[in-house]
Amino acid sequence: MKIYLNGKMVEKEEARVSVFDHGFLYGDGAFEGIRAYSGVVFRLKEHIDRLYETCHTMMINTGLTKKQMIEAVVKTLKANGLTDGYIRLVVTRGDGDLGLDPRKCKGNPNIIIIADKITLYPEEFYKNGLAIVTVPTVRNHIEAINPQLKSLNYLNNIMAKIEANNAGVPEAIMLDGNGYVAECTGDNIFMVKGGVLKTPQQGRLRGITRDTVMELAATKCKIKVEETFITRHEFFNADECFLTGTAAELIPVIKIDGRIIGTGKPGPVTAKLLKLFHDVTRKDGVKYSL
Ligand code: PXG
Repeated sequence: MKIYLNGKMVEKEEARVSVFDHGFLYGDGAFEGIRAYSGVVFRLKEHIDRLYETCHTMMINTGLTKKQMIEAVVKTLKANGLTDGYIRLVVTRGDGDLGLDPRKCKGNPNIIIIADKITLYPEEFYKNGLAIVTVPTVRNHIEAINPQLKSLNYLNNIMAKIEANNAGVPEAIMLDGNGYVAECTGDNIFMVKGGVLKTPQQGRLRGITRDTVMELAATKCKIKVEETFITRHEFFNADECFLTGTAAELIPVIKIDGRIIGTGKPGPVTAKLLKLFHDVTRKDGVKYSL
């Protein structure tokens, strides 16, 4: 396996960064999780835009133009002979000293791109749907660490994931500080009620899959899409519920906190959107060949 490390392609064993890297010491950095389908890096431009927005807010200068970053992703996929796969793009603050002040990181950020095969959720989850729970860990306050930032500091989500693991479920709902549903630990959440598609407007990451699904619903299914504040009560009484994310794509949810959602089986709107999503992943993005 070849890893992109600061402009060079190096073997996995040689891809090393310093223990003084502030990404390691403080989670001070940004990342993206991206997918390639049949030689198309799905919505790569949108992923890079989101990465650069995170870096801008965090005041990290990658030193690369967006175009150069896109080329680096494609180069990594090609170097690994992958037409389908998962890309983890990491930008750290770089090497500093044992103090959290980012001004101590005088060098360049470390830029790392890993391209690998993707591990997917088991097929039965898509067929039968997930049972999930709400966990006690609240999603970060928007003025603490804004959930829009895809930073290396994922402890908020990891704490929620531990609670999901303890409850024996594969994903968990996190509420925002006001008690509204925000998102899951690594997925956005949607509900369908009376033919309207709804998803939380605040306190969540603006997922690339989420954006795509909202567009498909509005343009191809001609259904009304609302970004709004949604309570657990509304989710319990939804006709359908599903999660979206780069890894999961669209995955149906059939039970939340012991309450059956709709018929208790994956619903028709979810199935239709999943099919439309599959079609678009092979078309919408940066094309390349090996
Ligand atoms: N919310 C959170 C908190 C996420 O981390 C999403 C929503 C979905 O966003 P996208 O842009 O993927 O539709 C994410 C994405 C992993 C992994 O390795 C996590 C994500 C994506 C890919 C891989 O756990 N999270």
